[in-house]
Amino acid sequence: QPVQIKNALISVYYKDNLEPIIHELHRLGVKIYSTGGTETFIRSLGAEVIAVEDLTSYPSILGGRVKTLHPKVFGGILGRRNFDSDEQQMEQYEIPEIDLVIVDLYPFEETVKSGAGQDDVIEKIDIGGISLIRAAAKNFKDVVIVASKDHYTELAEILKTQNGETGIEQRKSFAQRAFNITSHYDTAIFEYFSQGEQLPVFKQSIQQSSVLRYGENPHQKGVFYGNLDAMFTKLNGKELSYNNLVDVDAAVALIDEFTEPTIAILKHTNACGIASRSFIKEAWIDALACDPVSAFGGVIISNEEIDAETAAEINKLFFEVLIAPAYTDEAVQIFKGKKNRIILVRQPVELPVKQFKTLLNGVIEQDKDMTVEGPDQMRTVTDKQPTEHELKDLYFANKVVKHTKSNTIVFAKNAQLMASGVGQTSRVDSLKQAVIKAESFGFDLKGAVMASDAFFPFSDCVELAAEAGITAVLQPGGSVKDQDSIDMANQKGIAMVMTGVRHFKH
Ligand code: 93A
Repeated sequence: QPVQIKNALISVYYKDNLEPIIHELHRLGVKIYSTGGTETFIRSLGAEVIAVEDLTSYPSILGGRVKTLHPKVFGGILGRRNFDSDEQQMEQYEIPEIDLVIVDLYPFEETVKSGAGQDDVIEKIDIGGISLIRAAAKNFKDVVIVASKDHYTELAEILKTQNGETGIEQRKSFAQRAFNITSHYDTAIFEYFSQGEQLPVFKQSIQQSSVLRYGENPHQKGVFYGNLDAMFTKLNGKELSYNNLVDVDAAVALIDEFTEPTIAILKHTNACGIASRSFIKEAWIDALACDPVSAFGGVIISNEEIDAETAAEINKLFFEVLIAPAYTDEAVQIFKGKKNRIILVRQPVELPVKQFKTLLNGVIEQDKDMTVEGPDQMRTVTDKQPTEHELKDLYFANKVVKHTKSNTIVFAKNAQLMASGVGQTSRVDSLKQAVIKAESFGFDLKGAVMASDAFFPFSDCVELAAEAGITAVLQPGGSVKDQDSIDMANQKGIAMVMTGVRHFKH
C-alpha cells in the first residue's frame, strides 16, 4: 500500500544536504519533530519544526544520552496502522503516527580512527539513533526509514516525484539498508572492544580448516585451522604435515628478522644453519656448512629469489620443505625432479601479532616477541668495547637466539651461525653443547661472538666461552650475580654487552 507521509522525525549528525528534504517536507505540509541540533538547523532554514521535548514533555537529559528514548517517540514509530488495539492505545496516550524517520548516527568509526580517547569514543556509541532506525525498519510496512546521510538525495527525489507517497518495495529496500547500517555499526563497536584481545577476531579468521595426515605422531589426529593457500603457493611436493607446519612457522618468524640475502635451515623449530651473504647461493653454502648433518630432512627458508645455480646446490641435500619469495623457472624445473620435496612461494600476508596455546583447561594468549635489540640498545659493561664487526655479529646472533628454544647459547662469526646449544635445562650445558658442535664441524671460534637468550646465573658460561675463543658476549643482564660475569669477562679480556631484554622461547 502506498503510505502518505504526514509526520516525520529527523535526528541527524550530518546536517549538510538536508535542505532539499526539508524543502519538500515543508511543501507537502509534513509535521517535523526533531532533536536539539537538528531542530536548530531546520529552524534556520525557515521551516516549522516541533522539538521532540515538546512531544515527550521531557528535556534532553544526561548530556544528550537520553533524547528520543520515550514511548511517545517509539510508540509513534512502532504502532501498527489499521491494527485496532495499537490504534486505540496510540489515541489513548496521544501518540502521533510517525511515518518517516531520518537518522544519521553518531560517527563512531570516524571517532575511533581519529585516535580519540576512550571517553570520547564511548560517547559516540549512538543508542537512541540506532533504536530509532531499528524500530522504523521493523515497521517498514508503515514507516520510511532513511538511516544514513548517503540516502538523503534519494529521499528528496522520492518526496519530489511521488508527492510524499512511498510504495512498500521502496520502504522495504530502505529497511534492508537500515539493518545493514545498524549491524555494521555494532560490528565496529565489537571490534573496538576487542582491541588488544584478539581471540574473538582470531576465532572469526580461522573459519577454514584442513585435515592433516596426522598430528605430531602417526597415532595422533591433526587439523590445521586457517588459510594456507593465502600464505603459500605450492609449486611441488606432497601435503604439509603437522610437523612441517610447526617448522615452517618457526622458519618464517626467523627469516623475517633479516633484510640482507639470508638462508636458514631449521630442524624441530631451531636453526641448525643460517648465514647472511651478498648473494643467495653463498648464503646457502654457508648455512649448510654450519651443521650439514642436522640439515638432512630440514626446512629451508630464503628471503631472496632462488635461481638455478642455488637450486642445483640445494637439491644435493635431502630436505622436506623449501620456502622462498620467488623462484626462477629453471630453479622450479630442478626441484620438480623430486616429487616429495615441498616447494613453497611465500605470499606477502600480514600475520597475527598474538599467540595462543591451549593448556590445562584453558588457553593462554600473549603478544608475539616482536623486538630484537640492535647495536643502539647494547650497553657495554666491560672494559673492552666490542668492535664494529663484533657488534654486527652480536646483532646477528641475537636475532637467532630469539628464535631458538631456551636455554640457548648461539655462536656466530661473519654473519654465519657457528653452532648453538638449544633447549637444555642448564645454560652451561647449552654452551658446552655449542662448543662441541662448533669443533666437530671444524669451526675456529677465535673471534666469534656469543649470544644468550637470558642472563648468566654464574660466571662459568663467560669463562668457558672465553676459553673456547669467544671475544664478545651478548646477554640481557638482570642476574644478582651479573657482576661476577662482568668480572670474568674483564679478567679474560673479552667484551660483553647487555640488552635488558630477555628472549625466552619454550
Ligand atoms: O545519545 S543518544 O544515543 N540518545 C538518544 O536518545 C538519541 N536520539 C537521537 N543519541 C541520540 N540520537 C542521535 O543524536 C542521532 O542518531 C543523531 O546522530 C544525533 C542528532 O542530535 P542533534 O539533533 O542534537 O544534533
